[in-house]
Amino acid sequence: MTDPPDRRGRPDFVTIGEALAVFIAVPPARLASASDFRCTVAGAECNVAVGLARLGHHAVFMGRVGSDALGEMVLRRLRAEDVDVSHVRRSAHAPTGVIIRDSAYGRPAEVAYYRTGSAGSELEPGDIDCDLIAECRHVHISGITAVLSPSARAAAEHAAAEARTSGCAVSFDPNLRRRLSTVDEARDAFARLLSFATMILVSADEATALAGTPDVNAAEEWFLERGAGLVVTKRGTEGAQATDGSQRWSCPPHQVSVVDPIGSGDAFAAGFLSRWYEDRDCLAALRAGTVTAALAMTTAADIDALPTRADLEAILGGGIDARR
Ligand code: KDG
Repeated sequence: MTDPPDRRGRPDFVTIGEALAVFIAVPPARLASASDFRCTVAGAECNVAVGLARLGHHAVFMGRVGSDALGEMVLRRLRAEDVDVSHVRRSAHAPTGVIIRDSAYGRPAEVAYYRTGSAGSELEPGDIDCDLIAECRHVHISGITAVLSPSARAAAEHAAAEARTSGCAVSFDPNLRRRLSTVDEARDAFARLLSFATMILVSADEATALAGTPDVNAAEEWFLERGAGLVVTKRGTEGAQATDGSQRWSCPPHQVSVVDPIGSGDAFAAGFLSRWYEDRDCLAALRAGTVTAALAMTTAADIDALPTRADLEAILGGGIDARR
């Protein structure tokens, strides 16, 4: 058993974004013909917070949910995962955002967003607790927040700027969502966040799309030129790689039977960040990220199979036998 994170000291990580209710078709089915759905919590930044909390960190999620039943559900689930939600605001009238999705591997999963005008998109700079940001070690933000609404983008930029002023690191995962913006709109929306980020966590297809080059190494250079000190690229079935501009690291994928890839990038971020802060060993962090990402793909929901620290250490140490 992993001990619950210590909430008395400074938080390790703050993630900022939209927490949503997700309804996943179970068993997998096209949405128009699905009749049974499982309801749980989703949202890139809140997945990262859950992943970090499972790995034993004090992780704070900052965002907004509605004053509705789904907002209550989201908060209860996050609390049950030991995520600190004491900085989540409840919007008076806007509803908690909803995703209804299929769960599929080997064919495109259908994803329907009901998040226009959601509580999460009402996030604004005044929602950011700057004292908490100044105390924490690391802030994680994704491009989804930057394209949700102008006020959500301003909040993310405010948090990133405050973090850098107080010497705290910032990771940015572009998380391109073509339903929310075009690539050109996203590039514009990300410009300030890219300049604040100390670390980029990006998938190879997003990196090449944003940088406008088919070459992944050239795309990493594009991010380094915008200010980041480390670019970590998720390459799916080819594993992951990273560069700081002078050194390169890479590691193969961890093999599992994939049920559903959605949420694996967030899981990667949690595994990578958790291990990175042990001793800045980039290769070890890549391994932790790829294993955490692989485990997340073994179930339909984004967060169900995220490992505890003991699980992750056992797998990294080569031990995967049942504990009995
Ligand atoms: O990364 C997983 C997310 O895609 C999912 O939880 C929902 O935030 C989400 C989105 O916008 O797709």
